[in-house]
Amino acid sequence: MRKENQDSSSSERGIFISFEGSEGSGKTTQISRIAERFEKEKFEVVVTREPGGTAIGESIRHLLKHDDSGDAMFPETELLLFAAARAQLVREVIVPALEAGKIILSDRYLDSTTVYQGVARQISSEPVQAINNFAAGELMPDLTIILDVPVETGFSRVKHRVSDLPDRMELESVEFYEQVRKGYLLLAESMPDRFVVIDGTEPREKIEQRIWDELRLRFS
Ligand code: Z5A
Repeated sequence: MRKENQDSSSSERGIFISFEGSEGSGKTTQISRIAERFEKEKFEVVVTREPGGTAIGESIRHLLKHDDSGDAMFPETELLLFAAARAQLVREVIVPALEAGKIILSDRYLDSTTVYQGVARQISSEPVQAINNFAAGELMPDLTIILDVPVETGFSRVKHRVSDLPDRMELESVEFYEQVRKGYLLLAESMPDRFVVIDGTEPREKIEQRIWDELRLRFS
């Protein structure tokens, strides 16, 4: 909802859009461009990321990505930690923002768990879905944008990051990331109403326009 029409008694629900794709697919870049577009049109936007987006979530993020103890982590532990970060984010940030009529742009959400822990780590789908639903309190995005890039493209984009050493997830094999990419495309195929797959190898401006056109079409 636009700022000028918004007050604390607003009852119009906001819009929840998640961005998915493997690393280096351009999610962060596009989220910041789309947030700017919404803000120019006077919408209130909340940008968040997973794992993270809350104090508890950021501590879990550190444990999942950078803490030395992560070397001993089992896939089941990993699944539950991602879910724990999400449980906090949904209740502390996303639901209140939606209730206040804001637009949420989330850098990853529960589809990441379905694909990374379910498909690539091969945890069976029943526990993954049950845990996803429990952690998210059944809250699903109104739209999920998948930025699709070949694994090598994603790798080469993040290789030159100024930051330090690769984190635990970034040390996974090419095969792991091929599974991730395939997992996303299959998921999108199975739920065409919620997902839009966009070619992430296009220039940034073109991708941004493609996403914006899709948003206008769906949410006028
Ligand atoms: N994970 C999981 O396993 N299970 C879960 O449930 C959840 C997550 C929620 C989080 O990593 C890790 O956790 C992730 C999945 C796992 N593991 N991996 N891999 P993260 O949050 O640190 O990072 P990420 O989500 O993987 O994203 P990223 O690596 O930061 O990439 P990105 O946000 O998609 O891309 P970007 O930062 O916007 O762009 C990367 C570079 O490419 C940058 O230099 C850009 O300027 C450039 N770029 C962007 N767009 C373009 C175009 N169109 N052309 C050329 N260059 C471009």
